[in-house]
Parts: sequence; structure tokens; C-alpha cells
Amino acid sequence: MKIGILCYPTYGGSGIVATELGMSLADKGFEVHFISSALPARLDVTNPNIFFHKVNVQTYPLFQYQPYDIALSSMIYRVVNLYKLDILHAHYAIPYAYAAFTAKQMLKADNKDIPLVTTLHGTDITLVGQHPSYKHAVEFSINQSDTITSVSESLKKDTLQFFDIQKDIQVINNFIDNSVFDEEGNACQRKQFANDDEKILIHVSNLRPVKRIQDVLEIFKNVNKKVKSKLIIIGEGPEMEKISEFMENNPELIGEIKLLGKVNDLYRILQLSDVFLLPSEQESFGLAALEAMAARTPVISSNAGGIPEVNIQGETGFLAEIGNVEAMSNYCIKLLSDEKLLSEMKKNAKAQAIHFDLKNILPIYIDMYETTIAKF
Ligand code: GMT
Repeated sequence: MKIGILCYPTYGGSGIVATELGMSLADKGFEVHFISSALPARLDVTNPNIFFHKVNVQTYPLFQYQPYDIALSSMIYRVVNLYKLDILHAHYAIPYAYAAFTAKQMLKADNKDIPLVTTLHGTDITLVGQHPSYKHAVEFSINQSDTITSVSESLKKDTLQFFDIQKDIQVINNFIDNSVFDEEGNACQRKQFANDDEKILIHVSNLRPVKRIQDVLEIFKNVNKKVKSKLIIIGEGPEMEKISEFMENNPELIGEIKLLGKVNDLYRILQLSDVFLLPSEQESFGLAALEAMAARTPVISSNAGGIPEVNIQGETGFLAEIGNVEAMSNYCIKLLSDEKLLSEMKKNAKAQAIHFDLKNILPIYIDMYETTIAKF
């Protein structure tokens, strides 16, 4: 099977899921063609089954906005023809499902066609896709997809609530490859971030307002008063300003908070952390929480969207209402002050990550591709 994957190249969850999925399919012998505006962050192009096609946008002074979606449709059409692809998989409805639909129309004009799978990831439904400027086109292109998948039950419910969807939505959960977490984080590394008597709290995101960074900082402030600790923040994004502002207002915490930006060895840092904070306003799944769990790190989170499908109350961590900083702080203090509870939750977090292992989810994707092609 030859599969075309359309995705964002950046560190966002949808791009990561698309890249990891494509690489795993390539390892299984499938030919996988990535079509994106830049090389996806984690893509290993040394695998002979992986191909990367960069979408080039021709800039022209007449255009106030460069027509990226036209370049994308054109590239999809070209790659499908050149490499005789069997199926297209759009990750994130905007603009991928829409551009793939246009490419299909171009193929139809040549008496050809290709099945299209669209995977809904979250903000394409719960935030951006609902904006009146996009809503009709998003709804239309989702309905034009041959198969629709969503990364959680919660996102499926939201999609059916916010859009008039005419087809079934298959839930295929996000996954994690636990085999890359097998090595234990070493003590020497831990010392780079905290003293032996300190706990490590961690937050990883693209620092957008939806992640509620202010809550991460306030939780840490409360915890730090009771438990010797450090906070590691990984990622870059528009809320960086809020962190600087918080540090200005809380100078005593400057030495306790480490801002690492984008890192290459995320998993090794997660492995030496004690608790992962995810107080998001919205989260269709919470891939970052799953990555933390695979690294044996329990999660203190909000109960937004699909998080409760991943983080289980009292087992793999604790959940509270969105914005309930006090409850999340208290849970965190409770967890970090009780070694027995902490070690139990670390074990449970890992067990939950194994439940979402790549080995369990990849066959579901392959089966879904085969069914989609067979029905087409
Ligand atoms: O969370 C983000 O802002 C990035 C976004 C994306 O699409 O890149 O993440 C969404 O997709 C991830 C992968 O399926 C999910 O794990 C995230 O929960 C989801 N984010 C939101 O719903 C806010």
C-alpha cells in the first residue's frame, strides 16, 4: 500500500502523531509519502520507504496572502499521479481535508480518484474550525472524506455537536511507542535540574492560551511552598510573555523554574520528572500526558475534553475542573509528599501508556486503510 500523509511539520500533536504513524507504517514495509510545508520535526528520511514532498508556495507581490492551499492541492495531485498512491490521510481538517478534496476533484477531471481519510485532532474542531470564516468549508470537507477518524471519544462527541456530520466517525486513539522509553533516566542527569531532596514538576506544550500556562505557574507556586521542588517548562509559544511576567512578580521563584524551549531529548527529561502538569482549557486527547506516562510520570490535569480517557482519576494521576488551581495544587502536594503513592502512580501511569502502545493502535490504522480502500 502507498500512503500519502498530509500534516503540519511543527511540534504540535497532530504533526507528531502523523509522523510517528507514517514512520511505523514505513517500518512495516508500506511506502509513505509525507506532503508538508517543511520537513516534519521527527521524520527520519533515511528510511527508504519514506518520501518527503515539500509544498512550495510561489510568492507574488500582488498577493496579500500567499495561496498555500492551492500549492498544497497541486502538490497532492502531482504526488498521487507520480507515485500512484493508494490512499491519502489528512491530519487536521484545516487545510488538509479541504486541499485533499480539491486534489480529488482534479483527479476526477482525469477520470481518476483516491480515497481520503481525515483524522480530526482537536483544535480543528473545538477552536479554529468553529470560526465562521472556516466552519462551512471544514464541515464540507470532513463530510467529503471517505473515512473520518477522531483521536478520542470526547472529540467525536464535540464534532457531532458542532458540525452536521453525515458519516460515522471512527475513534482511533493516539498512541505511544513504549519501546523507546525502556532506559531509565539516570541520576546524574537529574542533578542537572534538581537536588536529591527536590521533586521535579514538568509542563510540555506549545505554550498557547488553551494550555493555561498561568495555572501551571500558580500550581507550582503553591506546591513549592510545601514541597522542595523545581519546575521544568519545555516548548515555545505566545504565552512565553506570561512566564516572564510571572517571574518578574515572583523573583524568589526565578531559580526554581527552568525554561528549556524546544528540546531533542524530551523523553529523557520526562523520565526524570515526578509529575506532569496539564491544566488545559481544551484537550482532545493530551498526547503530551501520554508521553509523560510512558516515561513513568503521573499527571495532574484538568478534566477537559479527552483527558479523562487518558489520565485516570486516582490511578495514573489526579484531575480537577478547568481552572481549579487549588485542587490541582493540593493533589500535587499530596502526591509528591507520599513516596508510596508516587511510586504506585508511576507504575500505573506506565501501565496506562502500555494500553495505548503503538503495537495495539497501528493494526487498527492499517485495518482502517484496507477497509477504506476496499469500500472505495
Ligand atoms: O495542542 C495543540 O495545541 C496542538 C494540537 C495539534 O493538533 O497539533 O494538538 C491536538 O492534537 C493532539 C494530537 O492528536 C492531541 O493530543 C491534543 O490534545 C490536541 N490539542 C487540543 O485539543 C488543544
